[in-house]
Amino acid sequence: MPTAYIGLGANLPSPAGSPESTLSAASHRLESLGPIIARSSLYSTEPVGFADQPRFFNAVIALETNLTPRALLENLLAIEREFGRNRSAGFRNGPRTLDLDILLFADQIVADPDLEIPHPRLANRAFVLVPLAEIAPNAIDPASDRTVEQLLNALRAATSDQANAVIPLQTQLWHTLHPTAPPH
Ligand code: PH2
Ligand code: MG
Ligand code: MG
Repeated sequence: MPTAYIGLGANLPSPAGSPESTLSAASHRLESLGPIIARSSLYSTEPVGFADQPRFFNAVIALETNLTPRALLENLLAIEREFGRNRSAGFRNGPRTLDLDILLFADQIVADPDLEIPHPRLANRAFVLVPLAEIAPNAIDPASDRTVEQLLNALRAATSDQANAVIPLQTQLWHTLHPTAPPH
């Protein structure tokens, strides 16, 4: 089955509770779309693009799925709505209860107005590359033909502060709510 890497982000409370609880519950919910084969740590991250909002929680999950990229997108948008995401009330880079982004989908490139894969801002965002590199350093970005590790090293060389603003958390919630979490 193809592997899709999905970025999870949240910085507002949702019907599931705190952003941390939301990401835990959403991560569990994603198992309905296919087996989750890897899950990064949970990170606390500096808001990017619009500074005046709460810090984000971010993580990345590797999902094996037989869905097409577009069917996966539709499912992710539906799960966002289940967790209180209201796109008409939000704004670009603004606060949200849950964001689920397709970062990579096997070696596929999709360039539709409403769906771009790889994620168009993948290479610029430490809050995505740090958790992605934790679980898939050798995954290839088909847009640049570089590995995730190479993208992260390039970002670190270009920006001194961004990677420092991505802090791994040790939280029981993220580990214990999930039957697929590795024992520790
Ligand atoms: N998502 C954005 C804009 N800015 N900043 C952080 N730290 N984490 C995010 O998930 C995030 C962001 C738009 O999707
Ligand atoms: Mg996003
Ligand atoms: Mg999104």
